[in-house]
Amino acid sequence: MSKKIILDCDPGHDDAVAILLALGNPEIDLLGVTTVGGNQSLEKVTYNARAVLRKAGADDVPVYAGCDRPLIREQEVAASIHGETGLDGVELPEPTRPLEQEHAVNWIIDTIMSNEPQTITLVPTGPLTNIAMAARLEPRIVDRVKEVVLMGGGYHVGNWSAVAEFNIKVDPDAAHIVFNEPWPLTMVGLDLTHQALCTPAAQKQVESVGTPLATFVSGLMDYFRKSYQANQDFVDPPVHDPCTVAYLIDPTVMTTRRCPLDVEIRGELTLGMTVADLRGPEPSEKECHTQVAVKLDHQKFWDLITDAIRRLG
Ligand SMILES: [Ca+2]
Repeated sequence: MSKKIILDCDPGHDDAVAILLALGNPEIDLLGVTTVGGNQSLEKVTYNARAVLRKAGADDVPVYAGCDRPLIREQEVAASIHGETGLDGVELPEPTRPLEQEHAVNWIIDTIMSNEPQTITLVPTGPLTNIAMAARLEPRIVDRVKEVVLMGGGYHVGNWSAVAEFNIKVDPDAAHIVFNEPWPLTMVGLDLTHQALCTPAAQKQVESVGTPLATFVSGLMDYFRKSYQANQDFVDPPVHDPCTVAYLIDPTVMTTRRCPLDVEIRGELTLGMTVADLRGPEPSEKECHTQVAVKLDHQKFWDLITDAIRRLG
């Protein structure tokens, strides 16, 4: 049986790959894509999500726009990484399916409440504004969601400050809400995603599919590589967001460590830091609802992405 997911994202080069992986793998049933202001403005990332779905020929997947700014703080976008459009470096097709009228937060709630309990997985790959809003607006969703598998944070490193990752740093208050709800939560943070490098070999493997979609993904990676070389001192770009979907398809693509997690919302130097308590023996699932992703199987990850692009044709 395939896993029903809601992908809450801010495309974004790596979000685009996450969308394609979710669409192209038979283990995943992508119920809908919701968008949140993050890498770029809500308007831009929502257009991008729709355009990526069009590119993949997935007009059956609805897109709902969500919150356009963080709960409390001023909006901060990642133009230095993703460009002015949020998906710089590739030609996007004109979306054909209209944007849904319902607000993403309402749709997330309606979908979770109208499906059987423990059947919907939330996959946030942007700031956690929509998810926090949904949990506050309808607290019953917390018990009904199967699990939350998110890209964000890191237990040893940051990328938007010395200790904070972008998605968490730009809306730490939302992240604080989401991390502290008692649902099962897996943090796929920078410790893991910095292993998901698009090496020249990985990119060649994607290109070998030989379709326009494969060329499109390779174009995304070319731009992403230049951004990361110019701004983050990387040789190859880390393709963060699809790691979440890969974990849901095949948990053996990574190892995880269970540990208490929280988000710093008051620190002067540490705002948005995800604090993992890794002391002592690993707690049981019953004792602790949160875990962090630790080690990636790089080849398995790129095989999943390649396979999905091939299936999408
Ligand atoms: Ca993202």
